[in-house]
Amino acid sequence: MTKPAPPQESRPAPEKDPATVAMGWLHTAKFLTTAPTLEFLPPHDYPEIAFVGRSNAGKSTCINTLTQQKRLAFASKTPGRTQSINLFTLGKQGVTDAVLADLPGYGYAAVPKQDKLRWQQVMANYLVSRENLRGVVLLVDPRHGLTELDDILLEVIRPRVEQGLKFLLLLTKADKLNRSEQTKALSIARLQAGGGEAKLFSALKKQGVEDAAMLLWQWIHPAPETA
Ligand SMILES: Nc1nc2c(ncn2[C@@H]2O[C@H](COP(=O)(O)OP(=O)(O)O)[C@@H](O)[C@H]2O)c(=O)[nH]1
Ligand SMILES: [Mg+2]
Repeated sequence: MTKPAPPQESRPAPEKDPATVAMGWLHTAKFLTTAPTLEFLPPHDYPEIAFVGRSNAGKSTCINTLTQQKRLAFASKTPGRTQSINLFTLGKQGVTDAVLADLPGYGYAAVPKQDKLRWQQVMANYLVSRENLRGVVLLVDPRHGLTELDDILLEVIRPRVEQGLKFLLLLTKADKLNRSEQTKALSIARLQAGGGEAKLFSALKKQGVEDAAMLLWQWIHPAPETA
């Protein structure tokens, strides 16, 4: 005698694994707007995740890799060109639930000093005052480590991290380091990240992509607190 099939309702719903969910979510990224300065940034009601880092750290490549879109953020061999703030929406089924902010890269040597100072100010203002800022991803090329400007930025956001702002120190171009260099860079970065996290990332080798994606997903969709 053959057993009757269990009723449909009793079967568990097929669950996608967390990496697939997070990558699918990031793939929904759409250009929202660009702003030349902070005053022109439109306010919105969604939690925002900012990508910041020294010029040439691999920020555009990282955003393109995470969103699986080749030219969402303009990646260039000529550093120091992106001098505006670009916003992208995220959300499945066309329902926005978060915004990514691509902030201008800093520290490019050929930029006049006045412009550098101006942009330092813009960054600091943004990081201190942006109301719905949920998290910050600081991209660092581990071959150079934290630069002076990265340190300044860390100092600026530290009080907010202590108050719950999410923070990820992402070590880019990990493919340029061997195994032991990666391990060493990661342990240093973990100390520097303070209350935040540190991870290795390579767009070239697709290393750490899903890990970073899942973390960003969790920032925006935190699990309900268990008592
Ligand atoms: N080997 C390697 N090179 C990378 C990686 N990510 C970015 N790059 C290179 O680093 C340079 C700067 O990248 P870009 O994304 O434009 O940096 P941004 O100025 O921070 O936006 C480019 O030549 C990229 O091809 C990576 O994961 N591995
Ligand atoms: Mg760029």
